[in-house]
Amino acid sequence: MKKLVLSSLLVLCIFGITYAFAADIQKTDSIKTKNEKEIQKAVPAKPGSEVKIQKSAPSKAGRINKDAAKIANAVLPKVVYPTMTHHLGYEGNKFSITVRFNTDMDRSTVIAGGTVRFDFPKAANTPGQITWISDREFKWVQLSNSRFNICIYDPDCEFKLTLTDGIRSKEGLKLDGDNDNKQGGNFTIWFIDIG
Ligand SMILES: [Ca+2]
Repeated sequence: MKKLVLSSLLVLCIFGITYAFAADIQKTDSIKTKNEKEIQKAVPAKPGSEVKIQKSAPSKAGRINKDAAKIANAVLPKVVYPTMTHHLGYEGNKFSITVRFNTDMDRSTVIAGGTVRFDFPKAANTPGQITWISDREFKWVQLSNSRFNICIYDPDCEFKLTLTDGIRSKEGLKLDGDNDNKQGGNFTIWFIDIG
């Protein structure tokens, strides 16, 4: 009987100790988690400033990417007409030359006597008037009354058109006049008016 009481007491004791230990472990655990929570609370305060930087940075990068995409998608402006020495025309006794591009152009960059230059045997950089047919096509007509005023026929008259790369597309790309598939480079062509 004594033995039974003792052993039950021992069992109770073991239970009691185990329970006490368990409670203690739980306590320290809760303190731990509490501390961790406090640490976690304290940490996000700092990344707050990083969040701000991240907010401004992607918008900048986004703009750059947008610009890059715009340029990447933009058509490199080229001259598609004239391409041959006989691609010239007349309006009465005057020369009338049509110029056509592959894309819409910034009209303000196309200037007679400036970015559009005609050199005739009798008149370098001959004065002319530009009339737009569309955003990618214009005609240049000489100002003087007759082509005989500016041409010398021996027996043919040769003259040169220069379109400088000051000419830009509506998208802002320089004329690829030398046709190397890179922005810039003047376009030149010689015409022959058969005498
Ligand atoms: Ca070029």
